[in-house]
Amino acid sequence: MKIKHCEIRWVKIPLVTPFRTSFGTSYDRETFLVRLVTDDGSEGWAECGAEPEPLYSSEFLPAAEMVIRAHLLPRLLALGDHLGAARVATALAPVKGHLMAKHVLETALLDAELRSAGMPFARYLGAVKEQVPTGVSVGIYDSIPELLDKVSGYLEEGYLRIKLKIEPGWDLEPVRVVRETFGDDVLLQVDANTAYTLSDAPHLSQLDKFDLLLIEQPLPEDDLRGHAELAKRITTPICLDESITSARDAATAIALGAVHIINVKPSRVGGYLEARRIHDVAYANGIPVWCGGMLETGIGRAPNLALAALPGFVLPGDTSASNRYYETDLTAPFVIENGHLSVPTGPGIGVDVLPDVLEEVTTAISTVPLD
Ligand code: OSB
Ligand code: MG
Repeated sequence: MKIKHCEIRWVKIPLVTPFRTSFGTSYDRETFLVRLVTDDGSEGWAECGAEPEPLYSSEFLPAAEMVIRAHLLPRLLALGDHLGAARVATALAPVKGHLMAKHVLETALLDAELRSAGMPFARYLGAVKEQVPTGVSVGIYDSIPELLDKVSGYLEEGYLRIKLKIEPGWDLEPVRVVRETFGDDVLLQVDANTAYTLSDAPHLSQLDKFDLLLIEQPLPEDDLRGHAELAKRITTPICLDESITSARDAATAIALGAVHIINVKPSRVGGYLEARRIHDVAYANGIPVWCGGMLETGIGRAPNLALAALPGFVLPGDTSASNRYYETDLTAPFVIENGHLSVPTGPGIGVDVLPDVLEEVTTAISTVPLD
C-alpha cells in the first residue's frame, strides 16, 4: 500500500464546559486530523491526541505537525510498497519520542487498511464486547456547589464512574463532599496529573477513607520509584497515565510495584498496536486497565471505544458521550445508553466526519507534499 495523498486539517471546537486540570484550563478542543488516501483508493482518518501546549506531556500540536512533515512521513514513504500499518512503529522507531505524532499516522493508515478490508477496528483489535461502560472525567471548579451540580448531572445521565481532577488545594474536600452527597455506591476516582510529590504521602493517605477506585498519576511521570514507595504508604490503588508510554514501561512499573491499574491512552503510547500490547502485558499480570482520552472528537473516540472492548478493559473508561464535550461532534454523536456507549461496527474506525460540521470548525488545511 502507498500513500497517495496526505492532508492535515486543523480544527477548533468549543467545549460545552471549560476543562480545568492541575496543568491548565481548556475552553476548546484544538487539534488536527490526518486524512490519508492510499493507492487502492481507500481513505483513512485519525485525530492527533496532542494539545496546543506541552503541559500534559512534552508533545504539542505545532511540533507534532512539524515532526510528521519533516521526519515521520518521509520514513513511511521510504518503505514504498512495503508500507502497512503494522510496519509504522518499526519504521518510525529511530525518531525518538513524538508518540502522539506517530499515533495519528499509524491510526490513519490502519483506518485506511481496515476500511479497504471491510473490517471494523474492534474486530481487528480483538474486542469481546459490543458496548462499553462509560465514566466521565470532571474538571476542577471554582466552588464545591458548581462541582456538585456537574457531578449530579453526569450521574443523572447514567455515567457509571466519576473521576475528579484534583490538585493541592482541591482534593480532600471535593472528594469528601462528592462521596457524602452521592453515597458509597458511586464508583469514584481521582486524577492528579502529576501534581504531588512523595512528601505529600501523609496528605494523600487522607483520601484512603473515601474508598476510591484509584488515584491516577499522583507523582511526576518519571518517578516510578516514588509511585512504588507511595503504594506502600496509602491504601488507595495507584493508576498510572503519563508514566506509561509503552508495554515495556508497563512491565517495569508492574515489576516495581508502582502501579495497580493502568490508564491506556492510545495517543500517549504511539498508537493502537502498542496500546494493545500494554493491555496484553497488564492482562497477563492481572492488572486491570481502562481507556483514557484526550477530549477527542468522534474521530478519535471511535477507535478508543473499539480498544475499550478488549477483555482486560474491566473498568469504565473516560470515553464519554459526545455531549459531554461538544454541542456538535464531528461525527454522528455517541450517545450514552444505560451507562454504556456502543462500539462502532462499520469498517475501520466505523464513523465518518460530518462534512458541514467539519467545514465550520476547520481553521486550516494543508496538503503534505509526498515527493
Ligand atoms: O489526564 O486523563 C487525563 C484530558 C486531557 C488531558 C489529560 C487527561 C484528560 C482527561 C479527560 O482526563 C479524558 C476524556 O474525557 O477524554
Ligand atoms: Mg490522567
